[in-house]
Amino acid sequence: ALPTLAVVGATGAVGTVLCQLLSARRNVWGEIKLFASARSDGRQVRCRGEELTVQTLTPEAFDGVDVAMFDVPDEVAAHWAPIAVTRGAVVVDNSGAFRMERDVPLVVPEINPGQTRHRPRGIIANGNCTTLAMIVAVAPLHREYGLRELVLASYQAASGAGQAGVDALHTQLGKIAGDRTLGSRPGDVRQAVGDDLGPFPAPLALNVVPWAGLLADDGWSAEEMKVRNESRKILGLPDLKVSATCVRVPVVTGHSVAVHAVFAAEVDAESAREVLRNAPGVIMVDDPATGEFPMPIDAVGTDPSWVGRLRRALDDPRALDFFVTGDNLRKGAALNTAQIAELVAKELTGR
Ligand code: 2RA
Repeated sequence: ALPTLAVVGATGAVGTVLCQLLSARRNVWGEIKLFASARSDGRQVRCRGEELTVQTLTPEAFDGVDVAMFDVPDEVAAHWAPIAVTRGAVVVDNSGAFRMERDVPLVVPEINPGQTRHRPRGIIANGNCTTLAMIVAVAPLHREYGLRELVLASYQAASGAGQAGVDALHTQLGKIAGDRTLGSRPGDVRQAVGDDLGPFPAPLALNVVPWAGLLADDGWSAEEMKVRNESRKILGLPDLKVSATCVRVPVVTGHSVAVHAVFAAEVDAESAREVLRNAPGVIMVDDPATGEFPMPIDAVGTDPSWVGRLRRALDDPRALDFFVTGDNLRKGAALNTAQIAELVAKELTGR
């Protein structure tokens, strides 16, 4: 029989994309059960051509479940993932609850699929969407040239902060619409937007906010620490030098990252381009002369990481500069989770 799948957090921004993917990808699942918080109990969600009823989480709900995809806040995953495991499920967790645990693999199927099998706690972790937006392009270059350092600036979409982020952006855009004087006087956008900041520390419309996530130490944000620590773990480079600056921009969906990558050996842009053209999950969109760039408005809703602006650093023949964009809800979360879960299904069914 085909394995039974549970989707925990089925009604969130990522859960919604998960259900779309389960309806579009080759089906490897038997029964699919959807779970969410009590406020979504009883809601109908269309998934794989069926109207499924969303249920509230209980321990026994995991009885008979072979694989459980979790897309819930860290504290919810920390509580329920071990329960799902004791009930027999393999958990693929999108939250940050277990990502950096030594006995929990952090898997990107295009990079380290073999680690899916080494799951002593029955939990496999998914990376943060900002890490996933760029790591699929960085990994093949690392394999070819030996990565030594990453200096990154991210341009992160509002949906990385969930539906509340998207709602706040649209509300703010409505507030500023029509007034072409805005953005020309100190504080005028703040005044127009008022207190509709949503999950952001400042107005996002007509602005960029050089912050994402919670406070970490020494002036770093949790988001910047995640990009550094997860890149090291996924690439197996514990001493990789990483400096990230994570910025929120007024985009609905699609995280972008400007990458400066330093390698052990000299690189040239043409051979790097060839490596990326042959890399799984990457497409090259790179012809500035004709206005061809990787951009969120084109990458949204697609699976691959879009890479462009590739050039060799002018002052270091061992370094490349490029720009990568990926759908933060899709490959950044739901797609990577689905790909990992499919690897587990293949292992469980032997096909
Ligand atoms: C964000 N990467 O964009 C974080 C979590 N999705 O807010």
